[in-house]
Amino acid sequence: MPRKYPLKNIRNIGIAAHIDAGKTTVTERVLYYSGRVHRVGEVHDGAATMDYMEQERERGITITSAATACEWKGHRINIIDTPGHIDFTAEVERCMRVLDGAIIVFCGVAGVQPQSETVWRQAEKYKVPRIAFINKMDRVGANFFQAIESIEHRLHALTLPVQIPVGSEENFRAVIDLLNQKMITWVGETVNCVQVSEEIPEEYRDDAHFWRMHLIEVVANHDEEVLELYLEGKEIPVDLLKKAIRKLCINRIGTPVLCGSALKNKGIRLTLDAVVDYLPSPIDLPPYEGTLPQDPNKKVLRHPSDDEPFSALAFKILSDPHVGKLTFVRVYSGVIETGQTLLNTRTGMKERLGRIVELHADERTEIKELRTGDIGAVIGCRSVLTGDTLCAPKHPIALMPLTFPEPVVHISIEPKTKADQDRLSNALHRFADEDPTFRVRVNEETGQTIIAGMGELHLEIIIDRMKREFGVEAHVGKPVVAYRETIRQSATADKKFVRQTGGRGQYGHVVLTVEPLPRGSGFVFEDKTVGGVIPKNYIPSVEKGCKEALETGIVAGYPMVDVKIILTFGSYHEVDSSDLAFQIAASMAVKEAVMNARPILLEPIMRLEIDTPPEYTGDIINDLDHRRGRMLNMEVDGQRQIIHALAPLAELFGYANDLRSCSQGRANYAMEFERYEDVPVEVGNRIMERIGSSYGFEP
Ligand SMILES: Nc1nc2c(ncn2[C@@H]2O[C@H](COP(=O)(O)OP(=O)(O)OP(=O)(O)O)[C@@H](O)[C@H]2O)c(=O)[nH]1
Ligand SMILES: [Mg+2]
Repeated sequence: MPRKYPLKNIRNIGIAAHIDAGKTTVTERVLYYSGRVHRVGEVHDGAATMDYMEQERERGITITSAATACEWKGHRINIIDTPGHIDFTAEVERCMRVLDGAIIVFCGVAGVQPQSETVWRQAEKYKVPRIAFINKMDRVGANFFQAIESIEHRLHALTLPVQIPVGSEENFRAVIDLLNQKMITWVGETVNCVQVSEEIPEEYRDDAHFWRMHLIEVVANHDEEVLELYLEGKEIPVDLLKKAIRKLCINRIGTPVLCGSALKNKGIRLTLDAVVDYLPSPIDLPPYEGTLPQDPNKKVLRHPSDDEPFSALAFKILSDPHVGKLTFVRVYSGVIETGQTLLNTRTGMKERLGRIVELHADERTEIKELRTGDIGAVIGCRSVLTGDTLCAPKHPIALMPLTFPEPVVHISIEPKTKADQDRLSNALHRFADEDPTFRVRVNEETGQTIIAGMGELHLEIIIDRMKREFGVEAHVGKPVVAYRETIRQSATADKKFVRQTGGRGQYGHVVLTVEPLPRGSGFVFEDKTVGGVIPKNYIPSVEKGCKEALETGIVAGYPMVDVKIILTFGSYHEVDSSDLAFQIAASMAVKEAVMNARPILLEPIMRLEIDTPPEYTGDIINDLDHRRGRMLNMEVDGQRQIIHALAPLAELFGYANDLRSCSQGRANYAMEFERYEDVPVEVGNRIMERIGSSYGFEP
């Protein structure tokens, strides 16, 4: 089958922003104007096409990223609408990883908000070029130029305003296109309002001229051709200017800025034009870099072309009650058809493609093939997890995987009736398969099921889905911090596990040393035994026993991290030794060694960004002080004060409410996991008391 759209006419874009900036409202209009849907669904009516989950419709927020596609002026635009709430930041992360460009939506009143900074950083991390859309120009207090300043100042971005608004707040009625030097107005405010292009009225000509010259000057600073014409005082052709802006955008030097009101249907069509004009197609970006699966130091390139070997990244998994496991993929090179076989680079397993579907929110259309640059889903890949590379078996490649933040909030959960235990466990494991920021584990000692997620809302939604989709009712505990445990010094233990019960006995004997490692190192195992004191075939069992012991720490049952275990000596018995015996001996030895290694709790520290009117700064800092917070720095953004700080998650439950009440609802914040740090001794002892442990930490 030939290509329907040449590669240069494909745009893969994401829409990202602070919560409630209007991403979904923008997306709904995009679908309408591109002819993808014939009725606009509004978020506030619980009718948005893209917010299809029941929980999304009830709450009027986006929870899960949804993909769709539309056509605009001969271009195929694949779009992913992402959620703005911080608990679902992983959804933004995965989209940024696979998209070629993004529309960052800003609120015309608030400008840059805390979560706008986070998504901006995420886009930077994955080198995603972007355009800015300043939305809500109809709202009281909307100010385009202030928003631009806030983008320049807080995001350190070079803005390229390609339009300026005509009128503001309730009088916002048009924009001036600075490239074509026309005024674009909308007749009416409904979706089918007509867009008219007319000469710039006399009264706006000075402003328009001023901003056009501003745009040209900024562009000329970075573009030789434009600079030359500018210096000679010559007219700059629209096409040349557009080409120069496109180059600046794709190279992430500048950000074209547009404005409008999604709710009043103004500015969306021009934004679609800008997507086509300024955001890259797959062939405008450098070739994709991966590594050889067997040698991570060896780089391999894939050019965006149907003729290259197939490579794709699985960026999302969704279990569907009707079709089973859907694997969302972004194709970087080559073509794949149903029935063909792919290699999962991580597992080394081959996967036969059952079916391929194209996505439109929760609707799926079966298609025969996926080509370079496409985003779609495949059905029937069993071994695939989020972040896996799928490639042509003869041309293996490992693409850069996805990284997700650590889930740091825990809740204990228990089915209301014993009979529901299996269904509860099934449901939770299914959610964990889909969502890399959600984990389930059972506390060995108490037998309690613990779920971990990004925040209270995240876990609340999971519990709600469990009830609705699996019919499981559960008792849930209060959210608590996901502590970890580690050690502060080295210690050695010598343990024998011996059983003599008639017949064949058990014999395992290990001597090992535990050593602290720097934060973030995880677990390292080293075998330093010599002379076969423990036969080689038992070493993996020793390592397994060590790992198991670390899963449930001895202080309070939290997983132990940043520990190195060195196996130094041991002995075996010709007849009685077994894998199990060595595993148990190792586990016992680790527990004993850890006891003597001054164990300590680790707690998650969050990076906070608070955005407030200056008059509340004192109160907010005071409050942070009580929460064991540490100031990093402060900056001023127009009328707002921005506070950057670190604080332990344990002190931040309910922070949203407290911040709201101490600022009359006018301060805003975002937080992100930063790192694990030692819990101060006196705090640790309070935690021990609370959980009823007799263990005490010493300074
Ligand atoms: N006045 C005004 N309201 C708008 C505009 N665009 C969106 N809204 C409203 O703002 C609210 C949030 O809009 P959404 O589109 O759900 O925002 P979102 O960015 O998708 O939100 P999340 O996905 O939850 O982060 C809704 O009530 C919209 O009707 C606009 O241009 N003007
Ligand atoms: Mg939304």
